[in-house]
Amino acid sequence: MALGLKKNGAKNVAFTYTGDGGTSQGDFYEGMNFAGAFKAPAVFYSQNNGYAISVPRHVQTAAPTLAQKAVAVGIPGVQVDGMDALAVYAVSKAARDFAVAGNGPVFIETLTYRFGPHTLSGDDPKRYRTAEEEEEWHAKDPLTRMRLFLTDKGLWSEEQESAWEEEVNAQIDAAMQEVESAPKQKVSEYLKDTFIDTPAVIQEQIDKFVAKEEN
Ligand SMILES: Cc1ncc(C[n+]2csc(CCOP(=O)(O)OP(=O)(O)O)c2C)c(N)n1
Ligand SMILES: [Mg+2]
Repeated sequence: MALGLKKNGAKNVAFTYTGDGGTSQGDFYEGMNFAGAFKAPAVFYSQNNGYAISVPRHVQTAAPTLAQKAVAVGIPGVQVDGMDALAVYAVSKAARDFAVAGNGPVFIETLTYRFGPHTLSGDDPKRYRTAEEEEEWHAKDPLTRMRLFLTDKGLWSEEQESAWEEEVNAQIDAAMQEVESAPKQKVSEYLKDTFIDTPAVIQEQIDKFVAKEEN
């Protein structure tokens, strides 16, 4: 994408995100190396939350930081407090401007945490993280920090927050009601919606489901 933007002369940038786990894969290096060699307007992001599912960061790599991986491919690598929304914004904006100006890609490592499991299908962080560690990170919760920051500036208050919460909850309730009262989609219908020119193998399935649905 980034190379395409450059070839088209667009003043745009491609942002791409991976976890810390992704940085231990070959494609990560290849992508950064290629983008660096061609000075593509790309910003590579790694949300380093310290774990690839259950594998701690220090077991994944002997490198003391992920940001330094940028050095090997000759592009800037930056480490930022990923729990500080304003710091993340400042670094992202600088990286974006750098890339759009034709200087090539930037790699950003955000130091953050995952407040929960990797997925809801079987991962239990209690098996590999301590309660003390979780507590330490909860104290750095970016939402709490942003709320404090805005409140200190007189831009946000408890009253505004409860009013806003009520409004959003009402929106969610209305959306849930709408979804729940929608007619159930037929399998044949979504198969029909998948392709403009339906391949024979899908057409066979459509016919099969239409026959079933008519019964
Ligand atoms: C190519 C490939 N290898 C392995 C996996 C299995 N896998 C799924 S998620 C994951 C770890 C991802 O780590 P991270 O991005 O740090 O996610 P987090 O645990 O922080 O949510 C692995 C190894 C995969 N999906 N794809
Ligand atoms: Mg991770």
